[in-house]
Amino acid sequence: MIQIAPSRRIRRTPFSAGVEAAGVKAYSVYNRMLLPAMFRSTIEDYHHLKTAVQLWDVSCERQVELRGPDAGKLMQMLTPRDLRGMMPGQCFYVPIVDETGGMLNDPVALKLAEDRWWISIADSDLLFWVKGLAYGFRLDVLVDEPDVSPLGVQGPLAEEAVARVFGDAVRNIKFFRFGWFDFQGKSLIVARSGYSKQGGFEIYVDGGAIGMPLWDALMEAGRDLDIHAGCPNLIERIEGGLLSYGNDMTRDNTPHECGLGRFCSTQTAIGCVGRDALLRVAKEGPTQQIRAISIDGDLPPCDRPWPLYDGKKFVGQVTSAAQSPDYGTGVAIGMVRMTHWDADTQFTVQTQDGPRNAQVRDKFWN
Ligand code: THG
Repeated sequence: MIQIAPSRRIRRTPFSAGVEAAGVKAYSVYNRMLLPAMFRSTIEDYHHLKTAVQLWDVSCERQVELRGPDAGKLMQMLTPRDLRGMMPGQCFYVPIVDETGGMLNDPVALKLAEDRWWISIADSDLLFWVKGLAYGFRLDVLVDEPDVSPLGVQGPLAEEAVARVFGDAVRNIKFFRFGWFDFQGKSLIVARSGYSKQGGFEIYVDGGAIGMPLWDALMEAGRDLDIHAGCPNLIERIEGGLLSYGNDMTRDNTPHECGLGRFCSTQTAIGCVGRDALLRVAKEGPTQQIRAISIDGDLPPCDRPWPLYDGKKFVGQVTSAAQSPDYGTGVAIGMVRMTHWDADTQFTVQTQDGPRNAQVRDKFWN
């Protein structure tokens, strides 16, 4: 068994003790922090996520905090999504782009107040880009990574578990909204959000010291709900079409190629540093785009892009793939060229274990 060598560069989290006690079997590294990747087995974890409730140590969703009079201005510089209508208490999924319109990150932004934002980042060093902009433009804003660690509670029984610890008022939180709720005398942000399609919450644990007390309280409260430690599940997130930065898209892709055009309002996102570049590419339209792809036959782990061929012609690549127990097929996310992106188009996927037949779907699985 190959292990991750522990070191300071790969940060532990406030919940690591609980994760280890729950028998974590595999870790990934995300934002230079441990991210559990498997508990019982990916398939057992998958079925349990869809029927019960899981506690997810997603501390690796680090927060980039913007604080000060220019916080809102800086936030709008980062994204082509128009933020003018966003109210405190809302979460927005926001593409973040560089000056070429290339994707730097796809975080969830939380507006805490007019002058205070958290950017709950995917796996890239967004802090440095944001600090660079704040300094270069002489903005009146502090940019930092606070000691905040999200704890996900995901699955159909998540609401019941969270209500038992934080009170019935959490039941009124709408999707992608948040409120402040007390735990052991500390007020914490509880949002209805998370990296699964099974429903649930994310608790932004402010200060590592209450991490394990909260973990234990939720485990205790959810005992009869069959609560178990879990983690973002590869199969479930592909079925749901949730993208993974660094896997499904990189700095080489525009939001439009990623199918994130619905989160761009570039025309009115005045101040966004990638605005001119995106207006140009949006006018032409993308020539490749992310698609749901089903793949026939068994699949090895997708730990490298799998090229797509129509005969000898390269037509795209699969970037995430897994066998789906519920749909009885290989489910995948890929970047497909325009000539081959229509639903039902067939091509060959070159995996490290050989070629497989595949076809474009008109939508993800749920
Ligand atoms: N929650 C929080 N931070 C995060 C993630 C999260 N940071 C890292 C990573 N996940 C960022 N990426 C995503 C990708 C998808 C979604 C959220 C974060 C997501 N998408 C929904 C969908 O596509 O159905 C809803 C989007 C919407 O309608 O606004 O939730 O999970 N805190």
